[in-house]
Amino acid sequence: MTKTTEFEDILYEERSGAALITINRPEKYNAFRARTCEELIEAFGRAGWNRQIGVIVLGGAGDKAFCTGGDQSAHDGGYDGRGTIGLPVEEVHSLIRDVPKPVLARVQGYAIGGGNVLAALCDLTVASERAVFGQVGPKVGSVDPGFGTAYLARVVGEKKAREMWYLCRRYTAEEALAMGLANVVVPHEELDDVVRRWCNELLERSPTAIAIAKRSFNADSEHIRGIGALGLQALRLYYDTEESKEGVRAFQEKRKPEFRKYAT
Ligand code: 2NE
Repeated sequence: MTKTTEFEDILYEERSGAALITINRPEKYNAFRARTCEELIEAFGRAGWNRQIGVIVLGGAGDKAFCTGGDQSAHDGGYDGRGTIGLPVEEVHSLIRDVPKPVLARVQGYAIGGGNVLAALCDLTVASERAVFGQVGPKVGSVDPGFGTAYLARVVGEKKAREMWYLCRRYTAEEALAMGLANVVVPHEELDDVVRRWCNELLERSPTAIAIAKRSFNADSEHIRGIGALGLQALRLYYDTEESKEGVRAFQEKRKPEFRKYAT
């Protein structure tokens, strides 16, 4: 049985025990603004505590991007919504972890910046061979400390996480698989079939056993939430600097940033 709900920035559908949550801003490469975060919070809340739902799939609309993080065109020394930085993305992070059922990332294109953080936080990642992963903060005047850094290091190891953050390179799906950022890489045209198969397999397992396992994994990395809260407070201050604003301007003007001109 299929049930859909109307949102503006996301698509929400419940289908045969799975909730499909899709960021629907393909013209912005599925970057999120404050509204997108609010809708994701509502959708994860709805799916997370619906007993008919056994698995949640997070994806991005279109072929280009899973999600490319914060919307740089809605960013001007901060965002215009709720929370420490005007973008309650840390609440989205918490919900992906807190819902007592597996969240599977369906990555068909760019999982960049905050989009890469979302994918890393999902319990499982099924990637198309066309997926591209990477961090971008120090290239655009931002950083996503906490789950974006310390938790990423748990997934890919300290050296690789630091490389990803400091150098801001892009990684292929196969490279992501090798470093543990994806569970499986599949031919692009088979992505939805494989996601469905993984969902069906998860739906056959004991939901309570999975919930306990998920919460036990989370408990071991729970302190990272506090690092994130502290980090966002620092990010708020960083966004007020000319160094950070130069990164946003440069991205919008499609040029290389000149950070060293403004570094304190
Ligand atoms: C995604 C990537 C690597 C794609 O590169 P390329 O060369 O294939 O395409 P291009 O031309 O850069 O991008 C295509 C279109 O998508 C828009 C671009 O502006 C461009 O638009 P048009 O010129 O065609 O109109 N676009 C892509 N990403 C966007 C974004 N995030 N916001 C708004 N528009 C976006 C390349 O585009 C890239 O590196 N994007 C930068 C991603 C970025 O800066 N993300 C924010 C990081 S900060 C963050 O995520 C964050 C957080 O995690 C936690 C708290 C606060 C912020």
